[in-house]
Amino acid sequence: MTQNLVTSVPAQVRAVSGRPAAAATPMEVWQGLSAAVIDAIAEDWYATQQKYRAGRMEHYFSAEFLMGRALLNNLTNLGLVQEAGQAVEAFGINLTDVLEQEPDAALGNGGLGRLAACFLDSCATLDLPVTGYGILYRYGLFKQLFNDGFQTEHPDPWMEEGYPFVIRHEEDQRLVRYQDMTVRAVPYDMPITGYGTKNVGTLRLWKAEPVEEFDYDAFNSQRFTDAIVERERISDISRVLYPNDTTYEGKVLRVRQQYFFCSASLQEIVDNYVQVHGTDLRGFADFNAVQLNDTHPVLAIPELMRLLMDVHHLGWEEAWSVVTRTFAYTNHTVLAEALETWEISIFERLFPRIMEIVREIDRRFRAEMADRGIEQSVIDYMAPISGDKVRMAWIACYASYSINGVAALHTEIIKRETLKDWHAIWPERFNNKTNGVTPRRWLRQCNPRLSALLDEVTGSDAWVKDLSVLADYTDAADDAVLDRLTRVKQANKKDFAAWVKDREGIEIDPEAIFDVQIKRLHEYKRQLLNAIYILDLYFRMKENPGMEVPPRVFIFGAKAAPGYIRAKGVIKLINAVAELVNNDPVVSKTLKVVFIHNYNVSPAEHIIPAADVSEQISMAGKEASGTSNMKFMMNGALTLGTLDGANVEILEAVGHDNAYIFGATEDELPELRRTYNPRTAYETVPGLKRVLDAFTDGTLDDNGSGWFADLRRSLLEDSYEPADVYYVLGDFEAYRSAKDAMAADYADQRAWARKAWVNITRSGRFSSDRTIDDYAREVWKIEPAPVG
Ligand code: KOT
Repeated sequence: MTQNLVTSVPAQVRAVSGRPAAAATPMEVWQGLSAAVIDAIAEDWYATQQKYRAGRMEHYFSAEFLMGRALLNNLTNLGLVQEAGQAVEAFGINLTDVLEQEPDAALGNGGLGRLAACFLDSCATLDLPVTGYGILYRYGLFKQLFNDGFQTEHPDPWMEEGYPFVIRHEEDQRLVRYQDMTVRAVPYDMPITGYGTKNVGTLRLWKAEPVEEFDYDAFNSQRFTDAIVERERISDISRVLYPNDTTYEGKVLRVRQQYFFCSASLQEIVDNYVQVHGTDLRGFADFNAVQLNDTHPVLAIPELMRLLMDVHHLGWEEAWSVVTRTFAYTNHTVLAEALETWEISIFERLFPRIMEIVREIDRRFRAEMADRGIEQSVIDYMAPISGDKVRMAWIACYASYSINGVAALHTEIIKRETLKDWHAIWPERFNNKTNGVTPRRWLRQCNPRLSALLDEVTGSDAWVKDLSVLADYTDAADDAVLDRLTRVKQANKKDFAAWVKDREGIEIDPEAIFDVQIKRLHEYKRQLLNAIYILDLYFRMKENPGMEVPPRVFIFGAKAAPGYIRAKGVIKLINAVAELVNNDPVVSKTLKVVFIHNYNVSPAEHIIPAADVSEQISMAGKEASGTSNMKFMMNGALTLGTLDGANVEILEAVGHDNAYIFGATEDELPELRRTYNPRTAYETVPGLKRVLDAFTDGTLDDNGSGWFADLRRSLLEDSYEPADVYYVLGDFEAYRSAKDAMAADYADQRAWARKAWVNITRSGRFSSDRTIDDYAREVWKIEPAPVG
């Protein structure tokens, strides 16, 4: 570290603002402090890059990195929080207000993108030679507002005011060629600091720009507007993140994006290999591995074939041998609607050479399978090309040396169902890597009070780098510690109540149970089940005014894909339920419903430390892993959940006494479904009829959209899909019992705190450090490479 922040920040602030430091706005102080952080890490960052490129490296390819804010994360990792506080004091402003200036880098939709961000944090902390590669979207995930309770979407130009945490590297630009255009890919690097290490990793994000600054010929002729339009067409490639989570949309611009960052990244990786190891590319896989974050970067497979054959003159077999030792593929979902397939005609039009290579992969695949004696119908199903479509997941499975799921149950399901034919042929390729989350952002930073308690109980901050040490302290909590834990949660809830009042204008009682469901809005995640419970509770209280109900606040945060009307209907429904409950003079004394608008990484950092109950209620078998379940657990919230995704492993870690598990299991569901009739549930389960009728009898207002009637129909009537595909009414009674019981248990604060403590101290295996250590040793075969 060259300089102290107290001395370096004023100069930086003057440089970015062009004014005396005393005249700077809070935004300019943020800019200046951020620039000072970059200055402080520059030497170590460069040294880390030099060290990594000499040895074996892993490259994490992902269309999404949901980074959130960077400044506090970097200050925490570098141990500079206090110093930064002093540095900004001189400007008469406190650090919290400075930090609030920062926009979220929301270059991702949800779990998949946030996982990539946690992984980079762990790789840096563990000194692992890993680089992330993605796209510098000009617009991140849309900003969500509510208008009459309806979601509206607005652009998120997150870098427009200047963003010091990405650095343009003009000198490393590459050309990406499509049949109809050639594009300049310019990399912007984001430093990834680790906790308590000098190593600084890199996230390299590519921006698309026109090759020529301007086409002067066109400009000087009558084709002025054509020239402008063409430039925009090129910049379009990195303009916007597609807002779909776990659904697929076959948009041409999207496939252009995918090829764009795969090609630019691979060109660079291959060039680096040549510089360091020479021109014999046959050794490429000895020094490079590429992890494909779902199928979005699968075009990297034919693109590496192209580079090896057309540029570096390897034969097909040699190139294929390199490729099949380079790529590893992570599957994140079993939902059929998420499987990417592209029309051959699109590939043909955008990159005929890539299509030619895909055809050859397909031809050889078919021949190889026939040699193995595989049945023709199975070959046709598994082949990379079928009909007029290219199947990205099948290419990934054929070309990858490793195929992994993201939680134990999910991996079993892909082996048994989704990818069963591949598993039958190549069982050794399949492995599980249960997801994890970084304890730096999701505990150390967002929950300073709990962090201080953990430091005290364990005697050091060693848990920040090795969360598994907490397991030794499960039984160490005497009543004094448990009462401290209760007070920590209380204080966090008070802070959160103030935040909610300020942000949403709703008053909530910090003594109430904070029951939270935050995640993308999707039918399989069953926010509707939660809403139905709340409405039912409301009616029970109206019917029986003497009923003992502990005070509760039901908190939601969720964005719906803009084209997913039914999901938007659920948002409108929850807002209508909130309206009903919060405005009832009697019920609102006990219950409140809060829908946090524009849910994102930063709001999550306020919500999670204040949560008592973690809602993880997807239909069993559908949520591949979930990761908010892990963040809640680390922060002492108890899981109310189905046996789905990583909930299964959370239950294993804490035991039945310390989690509330309900509902049909994945292996029971097929049998249950055979005779399931949601109409019967509607008619026989006490309360259900009343709730579902309230959707349409005027109790709740959908402003004439007809959306509530559609939701009711989706649960009760067969149409193009069977009624209640996600078993909402089937699981309702079990959910209600578990949730009622949980609320009653909350009364014994000591016993509740003990359960929370068990959750916190057993959360070690859900640190992304554990996940990344597993990838590094079992898949990537890389070693830590500490600098200095
Ligand atoms: C799929 C296609 C497009 C965009 C996103 C996806 C996607 C997201 N697929 N799975 N996810 C989530 O990934 C998380 C991280 O592994 C999981 O925890 C979560 O269960 C998935 O739904």
